[in-house]
Amino acid sequence: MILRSLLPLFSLFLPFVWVVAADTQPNVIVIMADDLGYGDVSCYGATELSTPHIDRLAAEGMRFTSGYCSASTCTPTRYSFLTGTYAFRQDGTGIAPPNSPALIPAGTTTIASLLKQAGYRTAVIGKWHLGLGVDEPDWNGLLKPGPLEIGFDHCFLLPTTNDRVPQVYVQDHRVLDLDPADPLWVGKKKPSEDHPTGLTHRETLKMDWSHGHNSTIHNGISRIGFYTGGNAARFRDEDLSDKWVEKSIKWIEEDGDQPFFLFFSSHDLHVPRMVHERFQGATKLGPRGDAIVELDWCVGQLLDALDRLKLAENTLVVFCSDNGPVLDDGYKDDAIEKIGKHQAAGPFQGGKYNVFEGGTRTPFITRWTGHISPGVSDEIVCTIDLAASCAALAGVDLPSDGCLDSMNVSAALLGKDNAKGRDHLIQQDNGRGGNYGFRVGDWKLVRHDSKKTRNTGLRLQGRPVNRFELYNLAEDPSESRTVMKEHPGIAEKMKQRLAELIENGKSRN
Ligand code: NG6
Ligand code: CA
Repeated sequence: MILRSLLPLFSLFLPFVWVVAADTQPNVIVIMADDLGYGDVSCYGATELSTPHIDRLAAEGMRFTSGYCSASTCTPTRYSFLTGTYAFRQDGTGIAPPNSPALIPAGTTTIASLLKQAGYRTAVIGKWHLGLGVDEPDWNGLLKPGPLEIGFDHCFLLPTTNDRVPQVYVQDHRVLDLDPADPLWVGKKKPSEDHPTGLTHRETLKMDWSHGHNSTIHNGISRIGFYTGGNAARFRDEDLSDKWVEKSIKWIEEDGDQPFFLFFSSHDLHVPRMVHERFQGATKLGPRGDAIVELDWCVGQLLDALDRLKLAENTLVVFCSDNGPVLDDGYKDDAIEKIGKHQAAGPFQGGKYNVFEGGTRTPFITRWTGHISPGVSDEIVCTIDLAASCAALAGVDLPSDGCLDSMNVSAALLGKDNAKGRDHLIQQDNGRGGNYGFRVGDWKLVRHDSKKTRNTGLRLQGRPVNRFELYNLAEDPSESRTVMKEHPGIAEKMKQRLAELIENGKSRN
């Protein structure tokens, strides 16, 4: 009793504000897939392949039909998922290059720092793609700041994305297994005249490139950017998923006392789609389909581990994606040729790189055995909300100057009766100054500030777009007919509200 009354006093002297734990602080695992579309898994309608483990998660939990990531490329979605603030508010949050410095400054409030403050141990295992270091990563020294400076106790990373150099793991602050006698150099320019590249040694490649991706070759695959050295540290693309699973389960097993937060950041199904040999040919869709099966296997391994450790009833598992689907993303891997009847974006228009629904509306599943009654929810929820929602579940308050766009939709995530999700959501494509989607209820406004659209093999992409378009998603989920002319008043109101939300610098109260 005395101790409890003194606690507030003690907390004045602690670097973090202590918060009395909520009744049940669940462990949290966020499994984020890479480039996985709404229609890419069987519980969301895929018929050409099967994803039994992701389907199991959906059958035992809540499957959202309006679950989103905030951007249609990786870096801004990951930025906003971690910080709870829309990436378009911050310069330099578009797709990060190999030598990008850390995009989230040390000390920023994140989902990880909030949960750490609530007493959790925290880790990120898998793809990072949010930069490391001050001006650029010090590949041979301390890679700092990075995840450990924004609330993670531990990280085991693929530093960028695997079509970019270098192919090494970063464990906490250092490149793992780096031999100082063979330093790692990473750069934008060819390091020597005779440096083999995807252009000069194209006939040696085990997976050919289709656009970009023709610089340094590693493991028979040419990449974006150049590197030399660090040979002992280099991994094989085929082994990434096994490694993430191995490291994650080991980390979960480490300590049973504290609750934990694990960000399991898969690289499947990003290019190069070079899955483990045992998954090659698993589907008739080629490497893109095989990568979905590999992702599904990872989910199964994590779920099995939770069962074995008797943690399913203490653990909220969230499954989501970082952006919608793309078929040809720079390698000749038959993604277009073998697509057949498969609808990667489900019923939606567009995919990766644009602000149509296919770009950001993705599979989104929550499971917490004994706490979520299995079902389907049409509430609007987004990866950006996980910071505020998990903070609420863990019993910690958001600071007024952090997580500026993260809504506490925890009741909706847990499928509580009549619980509401968001009433509005801003979608973006790639970093600041791009294009926006704005969903309010069933209305969707599309605002194109930038004329760039890319043709990535999905239907109707690359078509001319108007500066503004308005859709009624209830009647026209595939955004095929703009109704600007029929509803000028609604369009005008939504234009204004979107402009205000961008201008205001925050969208939560
Ligand atoms: C693009 C790359 C693409 C992919 C993407 C990032 C080319 C031609 N295209 O610039 O292959 O790497 O960036 O994807 O280089 S993301 O999912 O990490 O955002
Ligand atoms: Ca991605």
